[in-house]
Amino acid sequence: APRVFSGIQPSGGLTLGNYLGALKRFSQMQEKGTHKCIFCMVDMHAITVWQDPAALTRSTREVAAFFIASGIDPERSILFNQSQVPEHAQLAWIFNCVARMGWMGRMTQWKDKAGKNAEQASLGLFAYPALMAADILLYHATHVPVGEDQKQHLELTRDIATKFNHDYGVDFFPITEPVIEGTATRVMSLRDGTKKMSKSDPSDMARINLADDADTIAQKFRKARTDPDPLPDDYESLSARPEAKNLVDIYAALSEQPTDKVMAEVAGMQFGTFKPRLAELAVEVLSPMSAEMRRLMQNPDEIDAILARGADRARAIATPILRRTYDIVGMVGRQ
Ligand code: AQP
Repeated sequence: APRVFSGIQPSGGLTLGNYLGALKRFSQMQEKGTHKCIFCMVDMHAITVWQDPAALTRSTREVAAFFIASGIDPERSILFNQSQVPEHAQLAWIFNCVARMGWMGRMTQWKDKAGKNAEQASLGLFAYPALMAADILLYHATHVPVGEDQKQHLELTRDIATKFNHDYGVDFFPITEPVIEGTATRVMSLRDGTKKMSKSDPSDMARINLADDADTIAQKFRKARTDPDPLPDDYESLSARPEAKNLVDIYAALSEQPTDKVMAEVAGMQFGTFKPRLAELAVEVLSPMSAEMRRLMQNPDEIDAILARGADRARAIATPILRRTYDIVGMVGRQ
């Protein structure tokens, strides 16, 4: 079966953005049953910026628990953490030698995260997209479900595959397709409708964490920035109102309704009425998931065993692909 790969960084608590842009789509992919799904806690990506070791350990288990709580079956899909499969780092080295400095320098995530202080950023942060290309191509994955923000990195993955194939005169790595579909592929900050909702945003009020309790969720939506006008009856006129559009998109995604149906429901409504409805819906969707995550976290050994077994299954696919890559490059191996 064709393979799907996607990863999430265990760099903190997951947000509603990670759920709607990634996790929710992952379980839909698994349920479709058309692809072998491989999902990874990308701990090696996480440490491109400083992570407290104890927090990294905890987040890795917590993200794994959220995968399972959101419907990923670790038997049908493969669930593991990146550092347990050393072939990711090995292939990434080859890709570091294929990718060009200029390509990396153009990545908006690099520019955003390194900011004006690029001299002080880690080399790993700069090389991040080459490791990401390795994550995907190590399994010859053809489809990658991600949020909008990862589109540029996926284009770079295609560039790396194309250049490798061209330089070595082979047709070895597939040209991967991003899967970015539906509403809320880019969930925005609750404080600023032009910035994406992010787990590393310094303001906790800017995001809904999947682990937030009902009161916190209600409070965050109540305090979410909006304009004073009531909601319109057509979706298009929201384009000039980023905060309002974001809340409507979240509502549509959580209720699994097309946006025009949502507009018919909310037309003329004040935010004072809409926000509590949205909060109620979010709690309805998220609270069973966070309860299940907490239940799983009571037994970290069990999570570790699931990850170890996932890593073995991932390696069984990765090892021959890495060996073949080394052969193509001309690296002598043992017979
Ligand atoms: N706001 C978002 N809307 C939709 N999708 C999102 N994703 C992240 N934020 C949003 C998707 O979640 C997946 C995993 O992301 P990640 O944790 O590996 O890295 P990220 O994109 O850098 O996420 P964050 O939350 O912004 O983390 P930090 O702050 O640590 O960088 C990806 O598929 C991503 O598209």
